[in-house]
Amino acid sequence: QIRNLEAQFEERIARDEKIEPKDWMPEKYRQTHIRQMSQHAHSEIVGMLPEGNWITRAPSLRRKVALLAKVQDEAGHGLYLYSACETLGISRDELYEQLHSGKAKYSSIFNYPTVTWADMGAIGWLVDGAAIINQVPLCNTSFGPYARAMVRVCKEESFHQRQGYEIMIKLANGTPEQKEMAQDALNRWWWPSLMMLGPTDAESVHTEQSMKWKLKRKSNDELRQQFVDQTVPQADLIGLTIPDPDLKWNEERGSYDFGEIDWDEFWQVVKGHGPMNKERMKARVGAWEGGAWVRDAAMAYASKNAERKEK
Ligand code: FAQ
Repeated sequence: QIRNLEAQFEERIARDEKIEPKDWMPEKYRQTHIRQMSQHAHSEIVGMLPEGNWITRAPSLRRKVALLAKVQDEAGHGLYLYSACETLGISRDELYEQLHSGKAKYSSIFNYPTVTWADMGAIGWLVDGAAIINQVPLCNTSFGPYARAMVRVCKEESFHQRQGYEIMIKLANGTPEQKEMAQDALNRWWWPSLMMLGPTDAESVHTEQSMKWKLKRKSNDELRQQFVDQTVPQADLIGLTIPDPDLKWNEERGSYDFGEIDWDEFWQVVKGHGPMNKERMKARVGAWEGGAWVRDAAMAYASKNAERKEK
């Protein structure tokens, strides 16, 4: 029986049919999706913190409005993805518990500090730029709710990327100090942005299975190369220098060769030892604990209402 169901499932994947929450699916498919989608949701939520740090200090009303809108979008993406994840039979409380206990990961990139206004530019340009490259193929992923969520998310990420690049354009064309600030932000965010796309294909434990299920449509290294090829000309255009002495156009491949990524740093950050890991978790756990009275009040109100209806 199970064999038959599995064979039918594989055929549906081969035909590029979407798998919906109530359809039969192998348990590992369900678990893998809960893992990736929840980590994606956690990343959006934790990802609000580095930029949230600058909302009160945005240099103009226009910048403040745009940054506020971006951070609110990130909250929306997180909540949207949590809902999509819940369709696989896990509760929101369990998902939060996994984040707060350190069992579930979130993207390494959000464990770096945002020390100047230029970091808002670099995050939009590079981090959202990398996120789009990673997420456009996910619009085509096999699990229906995830694929549909990604269509809207990618449209919003596109606005985020432009918002960031525009900040960089302005700073790069500004005073020498402003240009230096933009270059410094690029220097600090470049390598972590490359790491964000995940370990090399050789080290990536999940890629093979996820490609078979069409959860992933492109490998980590393919996406990384696409990110480099797209971003280098954008840096050239605004007169900033990518901090990689080994970066070189490869005529034969029609792509840029780039230097060695510091994977020790990546794994240190993933394991919780990055510059801001502790602060990020403290902020999230603190927000959850600080909001307990609101949840309690809402529950008390709901049960009082239910009691009244019974009478
Ligand atoms: N950080 O075998 P793989 C955003 C883990 S959203 C931490 O290659 P996979 C929007 C991985 O989980 C950013 N951990 O794994 C925004 C696994 O550990 P596990 C988030 C990482 O899943 C912008 C282990 O390493 N985007 O930026 C990282 O096949 C600006 C082995 O790795 C998504 O989540 C990492 N960077 O490929 C918000 C997109 N990379 O789970 C605010 C969806 C890998 O076994 C401001 N996710 N690991 O314990 C994906 O596409 C994939 O999950 C990858 C990783 C590509 C991230």
